[in-house]
Amino acid sequence: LLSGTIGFPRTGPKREMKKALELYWANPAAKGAKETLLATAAEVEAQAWRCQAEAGVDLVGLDGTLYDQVLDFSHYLGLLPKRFQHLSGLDRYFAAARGAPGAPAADMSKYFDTNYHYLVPELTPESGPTSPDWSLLLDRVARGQAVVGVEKAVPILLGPNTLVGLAKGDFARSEVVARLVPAYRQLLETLKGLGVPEIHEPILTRDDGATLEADFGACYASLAGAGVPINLVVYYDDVSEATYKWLVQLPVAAVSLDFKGVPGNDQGCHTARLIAKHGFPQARDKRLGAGLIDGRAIWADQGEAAAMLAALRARLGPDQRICLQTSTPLQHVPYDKRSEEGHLPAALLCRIAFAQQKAQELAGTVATLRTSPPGSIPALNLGLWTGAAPTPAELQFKPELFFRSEAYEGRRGRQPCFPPFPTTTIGSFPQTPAIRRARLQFKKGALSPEEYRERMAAEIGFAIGAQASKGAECPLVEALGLDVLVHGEPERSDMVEYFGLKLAGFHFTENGWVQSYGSRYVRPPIIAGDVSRLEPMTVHEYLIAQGLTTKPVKGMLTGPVTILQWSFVRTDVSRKAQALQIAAALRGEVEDLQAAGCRIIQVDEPALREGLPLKHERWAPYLDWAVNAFRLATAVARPDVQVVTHLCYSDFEDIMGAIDAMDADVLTIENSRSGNEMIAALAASGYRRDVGPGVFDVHTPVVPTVGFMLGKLRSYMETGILGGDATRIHVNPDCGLKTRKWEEVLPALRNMVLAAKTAREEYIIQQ
Ligand code: THG
Ligand code: ZN
Repeated sequence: LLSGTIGFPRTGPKREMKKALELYWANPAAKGAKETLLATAAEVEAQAWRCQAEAGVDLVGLDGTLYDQVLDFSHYLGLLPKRFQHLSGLDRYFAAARGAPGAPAADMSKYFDTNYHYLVPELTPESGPTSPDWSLLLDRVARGQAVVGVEKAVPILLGPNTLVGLAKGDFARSEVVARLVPAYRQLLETLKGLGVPEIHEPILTRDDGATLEADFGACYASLAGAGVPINLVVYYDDVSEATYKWLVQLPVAAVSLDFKGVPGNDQGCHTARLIAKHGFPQARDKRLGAGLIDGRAIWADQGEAAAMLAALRARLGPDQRICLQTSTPLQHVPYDKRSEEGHLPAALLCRIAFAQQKAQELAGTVATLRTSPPGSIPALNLGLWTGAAPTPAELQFKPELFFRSEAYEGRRGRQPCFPPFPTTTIGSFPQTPAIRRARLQFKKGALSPEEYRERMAAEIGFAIGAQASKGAECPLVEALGLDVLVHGEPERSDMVEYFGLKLAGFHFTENGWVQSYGSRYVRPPIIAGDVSRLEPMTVHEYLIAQGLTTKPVKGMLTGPVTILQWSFVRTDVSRKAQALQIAAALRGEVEDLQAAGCRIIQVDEPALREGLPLKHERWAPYLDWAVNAFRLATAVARPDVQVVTHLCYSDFEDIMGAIDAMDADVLTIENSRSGNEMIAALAASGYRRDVGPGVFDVHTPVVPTVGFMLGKLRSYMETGILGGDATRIHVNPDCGLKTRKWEEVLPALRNMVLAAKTAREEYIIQQ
C-alpha cells in the first residue's frame, strides 16, 4: 500500500510564478531575466515537491510548468506551428502562448470540464516530432530526484493520445500518435531504472475514449518495449465499461483511475462499480492507482477514503498492490489552507483541504490502513459508492415557475422595439486603474461605503454619457449613440465574485488562487450552505444609470450555471440542487429589476457549455437542469420585459436545442473570430428569436474598422437568419469590454455604430 500524487499547484504558495512570468515578459531581453525566471520556477517546483514529501507521500509526481503542460509537450516534441519556427527556446515557447509580431498565439481552450485553459496543439496531416528535445523534462526529473530522492521522485508525462486528442486541425489521429510514439519510447529509455513514470491520458474519460482502443493498444505495446514500468493515469471522470475492460489489460505496470468525478455530480462516478463488476487483473504485480481523495473539491476527507480503500482491499484481496492517489492533479485547488487562517470562519476552515492538506490526507490514510488490523475500518458497500442521494430540491419549485406567462411569439410584440440593427454592448466597460484603486481603498477602509458608492456612481455616469445620443447628457466625450445602454459594471471585480459576495451561502478566500491560464488566476468562491438572496444586488446601480438617460438600460446578472461552475461547490447536495437554489435567488433579482422599471434584463451564461459532462450519454440530464435553472431565474419576467442571454468561450452548435429551450428573447453570442459558423447554424435550424452575434473581438487592442463590421452584418443577412428582419439582428461586441481601455473601446464602438448606421441605410433602401 502506497500513497502518491499526480500533480500539485504549479503557482507557488504566494503566486510566485505569476510575478516571475510578468517580470520576465516586461523585459525578456534584460540581463539575467531568463536565469531569474528559470531559477524561480525551479524553486517553486522544489518547494511543491518538498511539501508533498514532508507530508509523507510515498511517490511524488514531478510536475511543473512555465505556462501550460500541454504547451510543454508540444514544445518538447517540436510540434509547434511553423509560424513560430523562426524563434527558438523560450522565445518560441512564449510566442506560442502569447503571440509574437506576425505570429498570433495558439488558441486557448477549456481543459476537459475544468475552468483551466490549455494551449491547443495545431496539427496537420504531416505533423510529427521534429527533433524532439526532452532536456527540460529530464532536467526537472534530475532536480526532483535531488529534492525528494530517487525512490520517491516520479516523472509525469502527458500521453501522446491525449496530446493529439486535444489538438485541432485536419489530421489522422492514429497516424500522428504513431509518429509520436518513438519519441516517447526514446524518453522512457532515458528514464530506465528511475521508478515507475506516470503517463497521463485523461482523454480516455471523454466520449471518444471508446474509439481509442486500437491506438492505445499499439501505443502502449510499443512503449512497453522500452522495458520501463509505466503508471497509466486517467482522470476527470470514470471510463466507460467497454474502455475499462481493455484499459486494465494494457501492458503497463499500474493503472490509475478517478473514483470521484465532478464534485457534486448527480450522475455519479462509476469507477468503483466497474471494479466491483469486472475485478482488476490479477496479473502479478499490476498496481491499482486509486484516486479516492478528491482532486477538485476542497472539502476535507472525513474518513471516507480509508473506508473506500478498505472496501477495495476487501474486494481485491490483501495481495493487490494499491497506491492511494488524488482523483485528479491538484492544479485545480489552491495551495495551502493555512493562508486562510483569520480570513475564513474557523468552523469552515476545519472542513477544508487544499493541496497541502490533501497530500497529508493521502499519507495519513495510508498510515491508518497500514497499522490497523483488516476489518477494523468499516468497509463501505461498493454498491453504495456511486451517485449522490437524490435531492428533493426541485420539488420545492412548482412546474409553472419554469414558464414565462406568455409564450415567445405572443410576448415578443410587447417588448421594446428597435430600429434595424439595434446597437448595444455586452455589459462591462473598462476597469480603469482609478476604479481598481477605489475598490482597494474601500476594502482597506480608506474609503467609506458612501464615498465608494459615489465613486461608482460617477463611473456609471461617465459610461452612460459615453454611450448616449449625440448632444446628450455627457460633456466629457463625444457620445456614441448606442440604442440599448448598460451601466458598465464598475462595481464588479469578477462576474461571479460580485454576486457571491451578496448572496448567503458563499464564502471568499484571501489567497485561494487557482490558475486559469498562464499567469492568470481566479479565486473561486466556496459554496458552503444553502444559497439565498439577502437584498437587491443590482437595482441601485440600474436606477442610477436609468436615471441619467431616456434610452433603455439593461439589467445585468450572471446566470445560475455560471455562478455554480466557477465556484467550489458542496458535495453533500447535487450540482442541480445548488444551481436551482442560485436560480431562485436570481429570480428575486429579476423581479426587483422589473419592478424598478427595467425592460431589458441580460442573464449571462458563459459557462453553460463548460458544465457539460465529458460523455455525451450524460448530456441530457445536465442540460435539463441547467436550462431549468436559467428558466427558474428568468421566467418571472413579465411578457413585456425582454430577457437576453450571452454565451461565449466555446462553440455551441451541438447544444442548440438547449439554447432554444432557455426561452430567452435575445441571444448574444461570441462570433467574430469564427467564420460565422454559429450564426449559419442558427439560420439553418430556423432559429426564431432575436440574435446578437458579436461583430468584433474583444481580446485584442486592435480597433475594428467600419468596413470589417459592415461586412459582418452583411454576411449575417446573407445567412437568411430571421427572414432578414434586421430589427431583430442586434449589433454588439463579442463579449464584455472590462479588460480593454477606454482609448480602444470608444473608437471601436464609434465604428460599430457607424457600421450599423450604414447597414441600416442599405437595408431601408432594399425594403
Ligand atoms: N471569472 C471567473 N472564471 C472565469 C472567467 C471570469 N473563467 C473563464 C474566464 N473568465 C477566464 N479568464 C480570466 C481572465 C482574466 C483573469 C482571470 C481569468 C485575470 N485574473 C487576475 C490575475 O490573475 O491577475 C486576478 C483577478 C482578480 O484580482 O480577481 O486577470 O471572468 N471566475
Ligand atoms: Zn462573453
